[in-house]
Amino acid sequence: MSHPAAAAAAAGPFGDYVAAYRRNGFALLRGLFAPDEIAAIAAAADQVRDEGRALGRSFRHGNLFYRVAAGAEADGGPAVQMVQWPSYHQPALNAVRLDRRFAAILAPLIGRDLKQIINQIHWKTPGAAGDFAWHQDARFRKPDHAYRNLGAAYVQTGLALDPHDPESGCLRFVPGSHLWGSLPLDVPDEVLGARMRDAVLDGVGLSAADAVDVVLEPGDVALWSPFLVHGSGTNWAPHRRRLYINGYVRAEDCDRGEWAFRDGRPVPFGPEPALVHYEALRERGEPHFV
Ligand SMILES: O=C(O)CCC(=O)C(=O)O
Repeated sequence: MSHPAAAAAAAGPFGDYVAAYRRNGFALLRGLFAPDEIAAIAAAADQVRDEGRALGRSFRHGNLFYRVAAGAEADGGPAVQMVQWPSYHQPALNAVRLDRRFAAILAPLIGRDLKQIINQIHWKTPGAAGDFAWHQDARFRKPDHAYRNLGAAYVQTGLALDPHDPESGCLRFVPGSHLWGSLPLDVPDEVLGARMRDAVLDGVGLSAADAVDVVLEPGDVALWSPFLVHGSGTNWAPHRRRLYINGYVRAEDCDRGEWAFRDGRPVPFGPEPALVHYEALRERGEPHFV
């Protein structure tokens, strides 16, 4: 290992996660957030979920988006499956995305000037449809000219707020699949709510037999490449499975997104939201049901 930052990372508490990331397309960092911090973050996530349930159906205000499935909870109420960009109005969640620990672990991978293109929470209600079909995140980074050098410049992070294991519908990764670049996976338009079909992997020469379960305790963080093939199944555990996802990019390689860190230091939101993936942000940024 030659890069000094990578050497420093290897000497740190997470071992040589940089080499693991490059080799496998992912790395798991244990205990990045402490239990008391996770309790506070989980409470903030629940506040956002309550907002989504009160709305009752999918709703957008600029980049902030609640994806709500009517009647999908066990009690017949609306299931909040995902909220994008809760950080615009939820300070505790905003503090997590700008936490310097993220800057520190990302620096050896993508540098110290970072924008953010993903800020979202996924909830999996026990037994309800919240699966994610096999996919590569790279597929969603459009338009191509705005998202450059995907393999080298982007890292997705997932912070577990609950036990994240096969029973609760954890992520499954296909190690090394990031090295294959963009794959012609037969993926539905919406991966959320669609099951993993292993034949999709066979179709590109991969195999579900090689996939690994991403087992995380609350406070652990997974990092993964935009080309890593991954998906996740149904939550059959008696508890919800909440995952807080923040996706970062080397600033010079992306025209979209909110600034997150400049020279490793947090950058607060500006007065106007930045264009991320909601293309009608400027024309229809006002609150509306979807
Ligand atoms: O929350 C999950 O289980 C899946 C997340 C995922 O696949 C993604 O964000 O790309």
